[in-house]
Amino acid sequence: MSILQILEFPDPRLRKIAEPVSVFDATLEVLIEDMLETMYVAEGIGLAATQINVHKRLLVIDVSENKDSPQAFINPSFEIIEDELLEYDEGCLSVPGFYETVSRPSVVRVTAQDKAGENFTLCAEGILSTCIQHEIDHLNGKLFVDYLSPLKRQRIRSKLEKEHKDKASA
Ligand code: QAP
Ligand code: CO
Repeated sequence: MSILQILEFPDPRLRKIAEPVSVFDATLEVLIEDMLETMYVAEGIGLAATQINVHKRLLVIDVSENKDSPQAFINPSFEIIEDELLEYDEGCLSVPGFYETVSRPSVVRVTAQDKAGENFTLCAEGILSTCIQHEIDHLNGKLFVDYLSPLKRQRIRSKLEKEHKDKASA
């Protein structure tokens, strides 16, 4: 297994639209395992392929307390079941060190394929609902900072750009 490099805002590659997965083979399984390992090592609860510069419609999530419930969603989509909004303090492995409140529909029905290409659906609420919507946004080139005011977004961008510059010259 390998740890993959995570792209950080404002990297323009985070804005690419991911393409559907059409081949369900051993390479895909390895990618899923590597994404899960990368997510666990980074202490995240969700990671989309876009974040590791693979522009395919695939994401992994583990919102369990004991980090023992990995889930992979391939070609995921969702419909809103309950449009009451749920506020959550969101972070992102691609926006390290920043957390801001974002409101999203509280309950969604998710349809996706598993690593064997089998369709499944589930109803998600709470943090799973927020996390799936956040990760599907990544596949569409969208980040949680896009929901913030332009001022907040610009502050985060400037701080991260400075960090990247400092790191590059260190
Ligand atoms: C998306 O985000 C999410 O800044 C997943 O320094 C987050 O796993 C959905 C992380 C919150 C719902 C609620 C962020 C780790 C992880 C950081 C993550 C950091 C280290 C973020
Ligand atoms: Co994210």
